[in-house]
Amino acid sequence: MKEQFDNLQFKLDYLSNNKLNQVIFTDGFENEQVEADYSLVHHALHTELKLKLVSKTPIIIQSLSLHMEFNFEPNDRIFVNGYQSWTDSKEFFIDEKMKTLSFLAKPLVNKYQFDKYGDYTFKKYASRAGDFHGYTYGYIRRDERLHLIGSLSEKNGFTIINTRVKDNQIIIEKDCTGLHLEEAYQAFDLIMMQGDETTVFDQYFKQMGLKKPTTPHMSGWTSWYNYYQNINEELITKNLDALSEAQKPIDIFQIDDGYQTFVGDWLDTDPLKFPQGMKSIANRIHDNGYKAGIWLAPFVCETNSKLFREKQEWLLRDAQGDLVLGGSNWSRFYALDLELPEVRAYLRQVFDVVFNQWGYDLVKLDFLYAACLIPRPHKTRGQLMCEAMQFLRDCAKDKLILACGVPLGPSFGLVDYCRIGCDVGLDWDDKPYMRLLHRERISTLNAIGNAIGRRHLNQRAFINDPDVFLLRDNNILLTPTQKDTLAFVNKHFGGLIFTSDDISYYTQAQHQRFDETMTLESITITQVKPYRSGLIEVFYMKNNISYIARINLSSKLIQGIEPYQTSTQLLEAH
Ligand code: 9PG
Repeated sequence: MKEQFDNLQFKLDYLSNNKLNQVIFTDGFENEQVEADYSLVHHALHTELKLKLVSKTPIIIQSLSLHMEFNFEPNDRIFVNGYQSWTDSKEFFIDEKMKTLSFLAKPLVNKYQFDKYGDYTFKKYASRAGDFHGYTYGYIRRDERLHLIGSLSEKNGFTIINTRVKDNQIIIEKDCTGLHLEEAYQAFDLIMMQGDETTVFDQYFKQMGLKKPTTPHMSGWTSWYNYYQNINEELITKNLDALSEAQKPIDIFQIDDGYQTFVGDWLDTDPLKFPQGMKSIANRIHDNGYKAGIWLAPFVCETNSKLFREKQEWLLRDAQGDLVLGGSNWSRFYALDLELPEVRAYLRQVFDVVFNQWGYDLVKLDFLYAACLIPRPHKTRGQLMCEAMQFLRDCAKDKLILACGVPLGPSFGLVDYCRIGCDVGLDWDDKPYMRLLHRERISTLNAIGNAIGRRHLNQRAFINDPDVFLLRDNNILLTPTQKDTLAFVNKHFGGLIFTSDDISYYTQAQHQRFDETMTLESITITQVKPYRSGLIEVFYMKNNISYIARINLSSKLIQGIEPYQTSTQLLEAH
């Protein structure tokens, strides 16, 4: 990868006394307003690149980027890490185009605020083939050799890695437009290296100072993907009893969205749905021998909430003084201002009740991207998100966190489990017009793609949550083949294996598949080969035996494998 460091060039645009200045530099430099310290150090396995800016007078950064040459080859694949948990993330062929929100969907986007879920409001999407961008880290794969570029910290802003295949160029941008600099700013801390997948990702996380997670692989049940918000004591108890009576080998039982009166009013349990309150549910879960989990979206509140009505001063406002919308779920929701001590005190109290009074062991914390919808004059989006994640860890202490709807870089090493894909749907890929929408939309196909695409994060950054597998026959449109592929992928690529099925309706075969999927086995993925046809070949070892799985994610028959089917074959015994 050494060759990529030749011809590297930084570009910095900034305002000083309202005047735009543009500087291009290839080494350290200094002018009257700003000084840049640059270092490039080659280590045995990797190269580290650092850039620090020190302003001598107050300046406002307009853009900062690092440009370098990379000679792409026709068979190279480019891995793009999407903005947050739900954003599609996969290896692209170099002549593909990156998807964004279609302009045809504009009326829907205006109505439902789908652009808020991703990076669409602040990052311009290129339309040319080979122009990709991803966050925090990315790689180019040439056969089995990866060229990895990764940021060691997002505390000073999100790192956006752009490829320009047709120009043989890589541009690494820091998301810091509008940042007021009055002192030193560690703008880039990057590492770059070449090697096989295991070597480069082990080294990347080691350099970040992260120890491998010690929290175990876990299996469990969540209420969302069968009942959605329509949960109540009776349904929850029925499912809990069914799992317990069947002595299912699961670790955790998690209550999702729907127990609270409104999003934001976390301590107001809906008295009609849960007349005995959430403590009594946690007790019941514990009595059955499971850990208890509960869902919250701590950084937002919906317009119907008491919090929204009574604490307007806690809501985040933009430079124009307008409230900051986070999306259109529920009655639409707005972001809280986490810089306010009152807001942090409220959240600390909420967590204290959830963990210490109600007795929950795990919190599923969702819609976390709302902590960084807009940057502040002295804090980038990346810094806000990193501080928000540290705050959550401080609140939870040694309790378990499952993060969701969160930019991944700021979560590395701070959460136990993390969703790494979008929501699984009750069908394969929704209605065709929905595919014009945001990359974060609900789609079983995209959830499977992310579980495979982001496999390198599992057990390094946190334990990967690929979202649920579903086997049931009622309230579902997935075909038996699709359900089978989803269960296979979750078991083999994920670390948190959840379902939402009411198992009291299961057939004998479904029970058996459930047990098989939930039971922990020693699985190592050795190689994954995605083809243009939609076929993915997966080489893996299970209990010291080698297998190949051929997963057909397309709607066509490929090499004798039915649409959506996974076909596995024994390779050799050791
Ligand atoms: C609860 C749910 C579940 C689920 C979460 C999250 O892009 N979208 O429109 C979109 C809607 C809902 C959503 C994710 C994305 O679901 O992922 O597991 O907890 O919230 O409301």
